[in-house]
Amino acid sequence: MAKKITILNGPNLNLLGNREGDIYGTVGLAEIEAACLDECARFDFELAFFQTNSEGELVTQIQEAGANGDGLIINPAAYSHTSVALHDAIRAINIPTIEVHLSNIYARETFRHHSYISPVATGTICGLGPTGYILAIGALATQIPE
Ligand code: CA2
Repeated sequence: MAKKITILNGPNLNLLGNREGDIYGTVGLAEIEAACLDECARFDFELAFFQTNSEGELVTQIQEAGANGDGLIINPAAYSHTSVALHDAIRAINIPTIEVHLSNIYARETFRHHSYISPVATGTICGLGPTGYILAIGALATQIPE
């Protein structure tokens, strides 16, 4: 049976491609989703792809992914740096979870250097732009048990 993976995107990532192109590039979230769908086909993964500006909705989606899915990729955006709720939600699930950031958070303001998500993620990819999502799908293929 096909494995089910979830990709969650946090606040303001719906604006990708419209503004701050110097930091986040010119590719929009719909294009990233399309590239992720193509990559998922290579591994026979079924993909659920979401964006929300709401922290509570992200918690709900993490719980849903943990209950009914096989792997999770999350770009928690600004909540990476603030959210104990997302930390706790990821800690409570038992599926491989890859944290992705488009930008290199360690080359930016110091408040972005700490992530509440990294200690509970299986791994973290940052600074590679949309390619990070594609690499994360490949990483899940190595982490999800048969
Ligand atoms: O580099 C990333 O992927 C981030 O998760 C993006 C977050 C930022 O708070 C993190 O520190 C790093 C911000 C997402 C906001 O995206 C925008 C895109 C276009 C215009 C404005 C914001």
